Amino acid sequence: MERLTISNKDVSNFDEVAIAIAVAEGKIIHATTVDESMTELCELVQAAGAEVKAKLILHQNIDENYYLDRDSLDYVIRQGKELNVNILVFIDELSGKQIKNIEKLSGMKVVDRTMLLFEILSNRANRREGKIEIEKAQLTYRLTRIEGFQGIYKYGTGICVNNPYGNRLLTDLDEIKSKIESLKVDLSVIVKNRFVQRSKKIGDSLPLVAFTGYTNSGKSALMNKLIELDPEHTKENEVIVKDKMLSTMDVSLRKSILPNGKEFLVVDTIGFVSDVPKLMLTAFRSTFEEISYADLIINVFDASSSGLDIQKNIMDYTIERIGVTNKKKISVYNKADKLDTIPESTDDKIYVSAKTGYNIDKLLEAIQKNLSQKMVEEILLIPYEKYHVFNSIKDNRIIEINDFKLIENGIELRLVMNSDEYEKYKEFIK
Ligand SMILES: Nc1nc2c(ncn2[C@@H]2O[C@H](COP(=O)(O)OP(=O)(O)OP(=O)(O)O)[C@@H](O)[C@H]2O)c(=O)[nH]1
Ligand SMILES: [Mg+2]
Repeated sequence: MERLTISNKDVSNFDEVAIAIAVAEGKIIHATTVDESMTELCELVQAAGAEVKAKLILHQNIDENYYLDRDSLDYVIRQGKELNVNILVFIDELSGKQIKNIEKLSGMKVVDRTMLLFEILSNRANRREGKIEIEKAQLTYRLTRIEGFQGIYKYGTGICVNNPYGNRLLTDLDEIKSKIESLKVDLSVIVKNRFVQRSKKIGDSLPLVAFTGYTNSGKSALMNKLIELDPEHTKENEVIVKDKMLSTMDVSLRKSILPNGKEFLVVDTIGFVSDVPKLMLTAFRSTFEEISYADLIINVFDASSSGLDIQKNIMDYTIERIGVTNKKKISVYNKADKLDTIPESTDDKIYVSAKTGYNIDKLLEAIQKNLSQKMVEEILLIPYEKYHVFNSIKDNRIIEINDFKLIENGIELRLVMNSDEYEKYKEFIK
């Protein structure tokens, strides 16, 4: 059996200390490998306010009752007691039965990744809409696994027991059901008002640029760089920048100005993580909706991160799940100030630094170019022997799986093009 990897970190200052556990089942977990997801899971535990003392990746089948096979679970519990651990964190969503059984056997709090994400967002939410969305998602999650949320969840303290207002989350089925109904009503009023305000405030007149990307890549910092160009900009207008995962929760729509004097809107969005739970996608649909209104998407990467490929995979996977296809995108590699040598930028791939202001002018130029160009959508047929053409298109933008089909005589690709690209690829138009 695989052994625990124990860290030598001093965790004595933490009220809650965890073992993080994953069952790999030999499969890749969506956009990332199990090792990468495990690293992220440990960061999420920290972001929620607890600490990881040990981790364990097992290669076995998932047990319906205990998630792990009994020998492995007994081993984890024994080790956990020795290490003074009081939480077991699981990478997969657990069923109510699994939560209940593991808790009963171990006496420890049982937390899964989805509960962790809700906990983090619950602490970050400042506005009423965000708080209601999170509480609704938390309760909806409980609804389908109610037996798991008795015991420690009813009486215990610490992470994953409270709602965004700091009150204990409900544990009674009927109470949960009626609370969800009342949250839905509150939400419908807020959402209606938001839509009215949105259309009043901006109409359809100004083009919209959306920042998307892995959490902590610097989307909010970049947005602040752009909005400070607006003469009406004030300090209060700035969005929150923090060295924390998932610090942006609310949709923030702001104004900026292009070198040619034209105004445009920028919107900041919630950061992506490797596998956004379905309930979280639902809770943040308003944020993700903004992406679907956007005329241009700026995909922000942390250029200094060792996991750039992972960030890219997560970006593609999430964008595909949100279903925002056929948008013109620019890739921006932020935190260039942390690189020893900065690679050359192109029109679609720009190295910038929100910290030093490096290449912000180039980013603005690229935005201007994209917003002022008329875009056309065409279907291309690229013969297999010209695969390099497909590759060069792919290098400069995200192509989602739904955007292309492999057919008998080549690759059929739906593409939104600016006029330069149109000239370049028009011979392939079907
Ligand atoms: N060195 C350096 N740090 C940066 C740069 N841009 C942002 N940061 C830092 O990176 C951290 C995250 O920045 P944010 O702008 O909050 O990132 P985000 O993508 O909005 O993050 P979430 O909203 O949490 O998903 C902060 O500590 C920033 O100060 C940069 O260009 N260089
Ligand atoms: Mg942010």
